[in-house]
Amino acid sequence: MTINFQTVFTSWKKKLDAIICGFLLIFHYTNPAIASEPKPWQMDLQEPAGIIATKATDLHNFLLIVITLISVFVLGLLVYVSIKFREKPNVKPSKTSHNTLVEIIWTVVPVLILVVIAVPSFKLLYLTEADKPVDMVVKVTGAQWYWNYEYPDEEISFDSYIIAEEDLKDDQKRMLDVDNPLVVPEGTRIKFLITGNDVMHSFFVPSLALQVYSIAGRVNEIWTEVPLGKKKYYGQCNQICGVNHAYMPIVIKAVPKDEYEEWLKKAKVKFANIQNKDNKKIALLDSKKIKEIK
Ligand SMILES: [Cu+2]
Repeated sequence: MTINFQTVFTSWKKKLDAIICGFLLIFHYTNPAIASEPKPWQMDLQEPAGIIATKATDLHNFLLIVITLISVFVLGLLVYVSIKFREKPNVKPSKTSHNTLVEIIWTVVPVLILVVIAVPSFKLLYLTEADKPVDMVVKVTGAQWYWNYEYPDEEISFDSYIIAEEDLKDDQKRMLDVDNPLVVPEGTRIKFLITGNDVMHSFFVPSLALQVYSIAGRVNEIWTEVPLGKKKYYGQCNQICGVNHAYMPIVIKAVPKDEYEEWLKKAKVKFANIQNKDNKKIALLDSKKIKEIK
């Protein structure tokens, strides 16, 4: 092969393409702006979003250090006694059964460790339970095997089903994407009212630190902050609820405010809530006409 400018240029172009492609792939898998979802071979928690999730992740990381130190210390003690008190140099075993100082230490030190852990834990618990002013309320109902989302202020509600494997489009995720995601405006504090329709379910969106039981006849509540940025937050039911337990994923889609308004307009038509107080009425987009239906 003769080496001329054209071949050199083409080979360099190919290399450059490969490098750009590699960067794009890395960007795709590391860029938190696309979606909060489980990743292949993920070892850590999902990237936290919002104040509660950030604080919960910090607490988790702190506890990981504490538990590692304790485990290493206990392992060290075990190795030490296994060697020091092995049979060979201790033909006549010691009959010691008490040591007041050691007993005080092994009682007091764990209590102190628990107190140190309790302080940030209680702070976080209080934060999650605090009655913060919220921007919007969403009622979530778990059912066998889908979720129903209701926006009480907008008087719409709709069901959210998993997308079957054979119907998946290229940009949709197997076992995670749904036909009707829960659309919310970015940078919003939301209160979720969570209830159930049949058996127990659990509304679980790890990146937003949401995990609440959905129980028929009872309303649980939790709040979260959906940070700024267009993003999809993926979750799943995590309370075993029957044969299709694995097939009721959750998608919370954060969009810019104007996009949300646009979606809301369309949603009011698409999901015109015929079970609402004004049932038998359906709102029509733009014309604002109310049409009677049977
Ligand atoms: Cu479930």
